[in-house]
Amino acid sequence: MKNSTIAAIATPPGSGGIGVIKISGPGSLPIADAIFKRTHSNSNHLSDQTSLQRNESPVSFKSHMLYYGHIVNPDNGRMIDEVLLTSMKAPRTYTREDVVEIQSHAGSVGLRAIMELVLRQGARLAEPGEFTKRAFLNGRIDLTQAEAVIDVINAKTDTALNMAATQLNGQMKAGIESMRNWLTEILAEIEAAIDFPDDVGEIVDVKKTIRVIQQGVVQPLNDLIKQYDSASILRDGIKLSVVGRPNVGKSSLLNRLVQKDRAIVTSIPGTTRDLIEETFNINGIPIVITDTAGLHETNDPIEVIGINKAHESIENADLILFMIDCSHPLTPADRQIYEKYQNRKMILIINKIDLIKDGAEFEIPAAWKTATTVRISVLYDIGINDLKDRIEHLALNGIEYNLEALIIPNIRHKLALEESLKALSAATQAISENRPLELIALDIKEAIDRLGDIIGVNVREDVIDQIFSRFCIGK
Ligand SMILES: Nc1nc2c(ncn2[C@@H]2O[C@H](COP(=O)(O)OP(=O)(O)OP(=O)(O)O)[C@@H](O)[C@H]2O)c(=O)[nH]1
Ligand SMILES: [Mg+2]
Repeated sequence: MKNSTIAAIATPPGSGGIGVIKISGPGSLPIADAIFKRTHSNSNHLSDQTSLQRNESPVSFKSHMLYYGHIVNPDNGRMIDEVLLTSMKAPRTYTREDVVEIQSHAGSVGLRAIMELVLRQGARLAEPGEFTKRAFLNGRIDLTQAEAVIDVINAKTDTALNMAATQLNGQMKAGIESMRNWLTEILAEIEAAIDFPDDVGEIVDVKKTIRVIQQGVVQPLNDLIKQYDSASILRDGIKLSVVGRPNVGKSSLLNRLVQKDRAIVTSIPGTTRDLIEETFNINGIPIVITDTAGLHETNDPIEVIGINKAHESIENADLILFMIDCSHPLTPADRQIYEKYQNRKMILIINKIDLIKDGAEFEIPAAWKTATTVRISVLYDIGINDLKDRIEHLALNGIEYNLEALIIPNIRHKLALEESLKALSAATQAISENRPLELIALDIKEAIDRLGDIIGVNVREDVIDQIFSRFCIGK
């Protein structure tokens, strides 16, 4: 697999300024040689002037320089497109292999025609994430950095992007490696003591060993797990579902929060039939909000489908925004919704307060008073910031996070961290109880291996495949 040459269209489908084809592997430069003809056009020439006469084909091009020319079908001499080509020679490349990038005009027909030529010359179509997988297998990045690449691509907020960039920089990897180094030193001592049982006392200082495990590893492990619990929400965000009976102002709220006219708003009850999903963020927390059909008893078959979908959306929500309209007395539908979802994480939104006469108060049932409640007017933009504060507060659940130290494990890392922690607690207990050194060595080794899983040392093939399957083709 490693010696094959792979190629992919790296830019998304559709029209745009340019399209990029990436080729990686030992065949990249010969393939480029076969299909690229350099053109000496003064106005368009971007290459190093001094190398102009000497370097006529990609194999001899200067590495990491742009060359102007045309893609030509070698079988019939037909010109396909005007392009810029860069040949990047191993090992200073994304994959650590020879890489060629062709920038062409972005039309999908042209890009596909170039791809076809590249494949005919011996490359094969890259699998999703295969370029990054090669960067990992060839040792340029560790597994946490590979995962960060996909996080950078998927980041929906500046905060998520910062987190991904920190991980891409190798901060997570450095922390894990330091913990593994401490444990490897301890394991070496214990193994030496196993080989020289008469000198155990001199080789292993029990107190010092426990202290190093605690301070060098257990403490940072716990900190990382805490960071996951507190801040994974900054990475993954939360799901909100806006619910209520028809006409209370649910779609108006969605539009107000996402700041565009996304959902249809009318004074006719039953306007929204389908689920409408949008994303926005509150102080860097990514939010996916779903507007739902008004819930009530109805025989209208379209509304019934919408209402069923609404219930599904509510089941999947992290937080329910339950809206009522204070310009009307509560209806049985309002009460039913509250009763059904009262045990879920919920904010009670009393909307249309602009319609209440001065001094009048809208009374909610006594039993509802435990719910977090906000009074708003979507129409007049009253109370919306208060609502956002409440959403943020409930989402974070009172947890504080430190934006400066954004090394935040993902769920895969967290599970491995916990397993490593478990092995270490068994090890420290065994050490303090003077249990056989062989057993202690096994526990320490287990802790080292689980940390190794995070950065990808001896990690199982299926784990690697699963991680890279989340990527897009061309990355
Ligand atoms: N006065 C006033 N009217 C509002 C307010 N919010 C929404 N409305 C109006 O209430 C009506 C219904 O609004 P929608 O947002 O369509 O209500 P909905 O809950 O999505 O309704 P369905 O889709 O039918 O379930 C529209 O005429 C809105 O302009 C508000 O704060 N004050
Ligand atoms: Mg609606």
